[in-house]
Amino acid sequence: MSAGTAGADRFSGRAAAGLSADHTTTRMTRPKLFLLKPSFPDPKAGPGLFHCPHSAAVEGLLSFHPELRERLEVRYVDFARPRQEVIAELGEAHQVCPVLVLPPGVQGPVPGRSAEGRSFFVGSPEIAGFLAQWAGTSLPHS
Ligand SMILES: N[C@@H](CCC(=O)N[C@@H](CS)C(=O)NCC(=O)O)C(=O)O
Repeated sequence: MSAGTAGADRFSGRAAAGLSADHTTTRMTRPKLFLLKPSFPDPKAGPGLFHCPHSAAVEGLLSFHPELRERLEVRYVDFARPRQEVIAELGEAHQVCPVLVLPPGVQGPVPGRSAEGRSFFVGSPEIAGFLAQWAGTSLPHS
């Protein structure tokens, strides 16, 4: 197995998604966080394997504040489009990741973007800002 394949495999299972055994009772009420799996090819960007810097920054927040994995449903999706799991929440036009999607009808403590009746936050600064207000996690220092 290549290093790239091993890296991607780390993010494909339930354990990697941070789902607890009783997640079925709470998954409808938890915000969903979609991160891009690392080590993907992108011929348009050049040779080699890539990761998404925004997803890496949000992954870092999950490491700094592990309680977030209990409060969020963390999903890892492929870089290649279509990103079906994201489309199922926000529609075809909104596939950019990382994205944090609030449950239907829920408005967050800070205004987000809006599609399909859902409030959502795109990219690491927006997601970190939401999490700081909603979960009390640290703010990015500039
Ligand atoms: N540019 C985004 C930040 C996130 C981002 O650029 N994500 C990239 C991957 S690193 C992405 O999903 N691009 C769309 C695509 O590759 O289809 C923003 O609106 O803040």
